Amino acid sequence: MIELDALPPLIVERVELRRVAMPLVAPFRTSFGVESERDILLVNVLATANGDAVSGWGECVALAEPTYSAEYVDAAQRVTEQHLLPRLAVVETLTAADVGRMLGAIHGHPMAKGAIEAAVLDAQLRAAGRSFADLLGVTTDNGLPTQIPSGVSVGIHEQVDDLLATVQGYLDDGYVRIKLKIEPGSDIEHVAAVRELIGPDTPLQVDANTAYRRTDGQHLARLDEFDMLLIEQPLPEEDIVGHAMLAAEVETPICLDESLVSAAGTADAIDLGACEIANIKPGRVGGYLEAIRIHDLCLERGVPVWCGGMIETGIGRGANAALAALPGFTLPGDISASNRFYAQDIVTDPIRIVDGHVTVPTTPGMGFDIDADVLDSVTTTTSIIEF
Ligand code: OSB
Ligand code: MG
Repeated sequence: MIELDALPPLIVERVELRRVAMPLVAPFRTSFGVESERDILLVNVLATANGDAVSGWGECVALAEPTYSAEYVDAAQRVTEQHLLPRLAVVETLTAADVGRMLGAIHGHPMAKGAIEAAVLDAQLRAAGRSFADLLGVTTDNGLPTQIPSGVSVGIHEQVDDLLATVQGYLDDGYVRIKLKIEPGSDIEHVAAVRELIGPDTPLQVDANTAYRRTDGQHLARLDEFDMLLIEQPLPEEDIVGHAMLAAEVETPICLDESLVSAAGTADAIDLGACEIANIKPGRVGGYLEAIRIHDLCLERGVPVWCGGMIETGIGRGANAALAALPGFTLPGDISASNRFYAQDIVTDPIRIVDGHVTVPTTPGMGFDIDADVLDSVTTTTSIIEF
């Protein structure tokens, strides 16, 4: 486990909540809807540590509507203001490890909790002059930057020709793994065409975002011939037993996303045979610390993991890149370049892809520095909570 005790605790002065409006370069369609613009909640913790002023940022990954998960951005802001921050404001000093513990009595809202924890951890790391990569022990000994392979998530396209043109564009960008969003009616034919385009050697996987039913086992087994890495979240999030049934019927490994919200639940899903591969998203599980616990247990049990994405800005992506350098992340993650979703990011050094790989950031903090001018230009509201 990582040495959080080495980081100085914060004396928090106030927390600023910002909402930013970020247009996407193209609409992103999944089985649960179409995203054209992200409305994102950012948490900025302003504090002192060791007597010096320090500021830390966390990105809440909740979407605008409760379609991927029950959480959505207005509710995340509301619970943060009304319930989460007031429970943290009562202590003298605060650490990232305190956040999850102190908020344990509040049910749900992992994305809101995770954003606060990330902001606190960012501030603590900055105060210590250390990077998240350094804390995780994923920097290289030889002084070279750590590189991680970069995969891309491709939205559902009505027309197969359009899908192939989009996928070809991402291959040209260098992405080493393609993930196709699927739903009934846009699955077998789409996968067959893309497999034909990319050839047998480019890793391919699909994500259904809960669009299928338990009775679709034989249908999904038709995907087996395309030699894919995995099928992600075919069934509703509560249906762990159904995923175990599909895992027995379908040769392609079943991977869980929406269903995994904690380390304990992940362990149970693995024991039940429902989770042959795990998609780890820090926001979905309540923060980076729980994400690390899930990584550790999957590594111990020999379950491959990869780092998912939630269309994050450079704030979330920088930290995800460091997380994805942990040894259990043996599959390429959805850690695409900033320009896959955004024309203009809010960090000074957006994630780029070079030769199919992303460089793990090693600047102090969680892996980014804010571009204050750009941030101001996309900010729609700011609210301040005094501690
Ligand atoms: O299911 O993985 C998902 C985006 C928003 C919500 C859910 C998902 C996704 C993606 C995009 O697939 C991944 C990314 O950020 O690159
Ligand atoms: Mg998914």
